[in-house]
Amino acid sequence: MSKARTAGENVANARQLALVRPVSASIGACQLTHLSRSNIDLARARSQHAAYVTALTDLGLSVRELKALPEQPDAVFVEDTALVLDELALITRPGAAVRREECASVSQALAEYRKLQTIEAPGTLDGGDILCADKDIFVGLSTRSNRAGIEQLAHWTSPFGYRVHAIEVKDCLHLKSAVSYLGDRTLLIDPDWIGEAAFESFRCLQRAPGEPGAANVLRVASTLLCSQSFPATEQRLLQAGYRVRSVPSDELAKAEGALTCCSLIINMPAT
Ligand code: CIR
Repeated sequence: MSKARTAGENVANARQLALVRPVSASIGACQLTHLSRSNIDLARARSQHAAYVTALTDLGLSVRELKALPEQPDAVFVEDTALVLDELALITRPGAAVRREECASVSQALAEYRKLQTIEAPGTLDGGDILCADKDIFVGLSTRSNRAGIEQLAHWTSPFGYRVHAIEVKDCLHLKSAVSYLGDRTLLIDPDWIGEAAFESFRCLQRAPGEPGAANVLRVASTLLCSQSFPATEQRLLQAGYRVRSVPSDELAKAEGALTCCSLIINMPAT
């Protein structure tokens, strides 16, 4: 259930741009790692994606839609193709080789906003494994992201003062399947998928019991975008004092996609 927002609450956020991409007709042939394949209702997936885009807009973001890639089943999950920082954008080399074709159009779009660097072979890196918390960048060592990719990420970001920490991810697809940054040195974590030990200087909130996947939330300005599939975690966040907006996402979740995966957010310079 969406929590109503009053107009103007996210005015301070008006200078952020979200890159998104339409859901491909071929999404049923998506990559799957921890889930079994189930039928994805394309119309429903598209309507959930539209609700996501509406939420981003309502929360004050500008949205730019990248061209559709109908032959690329996972193209809607743009997060995996790049890391966008204020100082540069890093085009990734997704761990699933079939997803690498998604990067060209993202690279072309991001070149309008940032100086670009690129992860090169043998490095692999998925954006879903990259958790930015101020100057700390936690990166999942997963089935998709390897040490060479993480070393390249550190090479390009450390000159700007970022500290890169590799964290092993075993039981879920990406690091951000298991943990999200809520701002103010606070993380939302999935205790079944990741330990708190790696985040010692952070306060950790846990997702509610029985809601695996609920730790992936997207902070937009001062609001957390959450999935309607996880009402108990939503309640926890509300009780902890967060503003929450929730959207339906269960159809996209059948493709192992969550909320952060569907956008790349760019801080735009003030005019
Ligand atoms: C994949 O396995 O690559 C896609 N089916 C799901 C990617 C989800 N991306 C993300 O969590 N950042």
